[in-house]
Amino acid sequence: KVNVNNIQGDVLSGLPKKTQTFMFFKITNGKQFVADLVKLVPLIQTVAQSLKDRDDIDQHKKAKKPGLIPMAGANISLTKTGLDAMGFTAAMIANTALTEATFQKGAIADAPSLNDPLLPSTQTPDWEQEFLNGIDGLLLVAGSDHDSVQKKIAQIQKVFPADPNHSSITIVKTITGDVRPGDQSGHEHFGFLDGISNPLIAGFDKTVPGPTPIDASNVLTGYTQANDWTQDGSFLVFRYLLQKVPEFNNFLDANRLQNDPITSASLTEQQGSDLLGARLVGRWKSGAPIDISPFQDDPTLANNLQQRNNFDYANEFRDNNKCPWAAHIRRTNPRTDSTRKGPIDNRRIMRRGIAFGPEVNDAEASSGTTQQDRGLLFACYQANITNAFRFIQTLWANNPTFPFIGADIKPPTPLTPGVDPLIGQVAAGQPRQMSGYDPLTANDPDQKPLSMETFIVPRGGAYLFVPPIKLLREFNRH
Ligand code: N7H
Repeated sequence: KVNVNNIQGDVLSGLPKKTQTFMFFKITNGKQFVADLVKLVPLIQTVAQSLKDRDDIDQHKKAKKPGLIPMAGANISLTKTGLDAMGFTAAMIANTALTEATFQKGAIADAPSLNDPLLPSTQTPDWEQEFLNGIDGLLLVAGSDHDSVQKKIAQIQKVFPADPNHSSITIVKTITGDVRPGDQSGHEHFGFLDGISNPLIAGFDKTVPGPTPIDASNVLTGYTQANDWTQDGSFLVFRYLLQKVPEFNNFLDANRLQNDPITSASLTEQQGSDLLGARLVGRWKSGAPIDISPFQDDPTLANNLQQRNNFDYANEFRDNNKCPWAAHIRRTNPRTDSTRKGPIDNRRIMRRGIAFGPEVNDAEASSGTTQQDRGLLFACYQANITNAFRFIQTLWANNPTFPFIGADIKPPTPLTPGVDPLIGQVAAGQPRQMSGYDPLTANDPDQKPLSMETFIVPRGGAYLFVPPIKLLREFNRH
């Protein structure tokens, strides 16, 4: 049974949000900070409170009441350098989940192995300076509107005053994300509905048809060894990802597919561009999965909560026809492409990102060039960063030969699938390309792969531990 009062709310149910502010901080007084955390506990939203907020929202909607219920919730997490600043030594964290290698390494040192672009002069990641200076922790506040979030921040400032001279921390970077306006609500900046497929937790989430629910120990720390005082914590991977939206749209137009895969009739420009976009993502902008509805959008399917995640690529494990192997959602959760080799429950992540930045303006759209920063504040939770986020990014998304199924099937496929067209990052000088994008030639060994520019640019990141509530009160005992 999941301990809903001990887990921070964003980890399992997610903090209900239309807007979210991320405040990254440095610890200036470790001892004082440990004492301050005890005072912060009443302001930290638990899973139990998130569930209650969600119930209230449902009631409000059912009663067809106007507007949103004002609400906001806060969570806190710490990096390895943050734990160092609090006085934690290697001996003190021995035999706990905190020894996990990628968390210990930290996001800056790990970035080159994700193929994040490096600055030629320093060989450090090409990130915003505040992230390169190092982050000790993150306070995140999510809510229904900016006012509610600001009120919660004001309460937090009673514990951590804005004036760094009177606080145990200094906020070094603040970023706010907002759900996009109007009918784009819930869609990320490329226009695709997001937040559809997250792992279901056995015994906690209501089951819907789709991937088998996973054990909570894949998301929560401290359940794999005895007497681990990190139990009910989690690891949060944050990535500050810029999206080049006009460039992405231009690319889809320039490389649009020409013919209907079934009738061979000519597609309109819009149809050809939309079909290519769906091939890159694995879903139509509506959210309908192309494994079920491969060649045209199906809004009814997209709105059917029982069916829209109910597919597993089993009908095409040896081909690219309905959904390319490289497509973003097939790459990041390969379902039966991978489960035939063993369970992938430890690769699943709880995604909690939010869009940031303004809508594309006319000048950007007509020039096809990004002028203002926008993208995704990517956040995901897991029990082990090495096994989950890092594995997905390096061994799946960046790996042109995944899913290696050629060797398993007879005859083996001669195709190289290529990298994830959205998040796949290649080493400098390596080709960034995928095959199978055109359904008419999807499995043709002689097809020309599609070469792709980079549409998603990493500008920062942090690997954080999300302590259970009990530990926030008791850090000084460990
Ligand atoms: Fe992705 N996008 O808008 O195209 N993602 N993603 N992601 N992503 C998903 O199924 C997107 C990123 C995963 O279970 C959807 O809920 C963008 C990173 C996983 O079938 C869409 C960015 C990583 C899934 C996007 C981005 C992942 C997933 C479909 C960056 C991990 C679930 C909506 C700016 C390393 C797969 C849905 C499954 C789905 C987009 C980043 C992973 C539309 C724009 C960095 C595991």
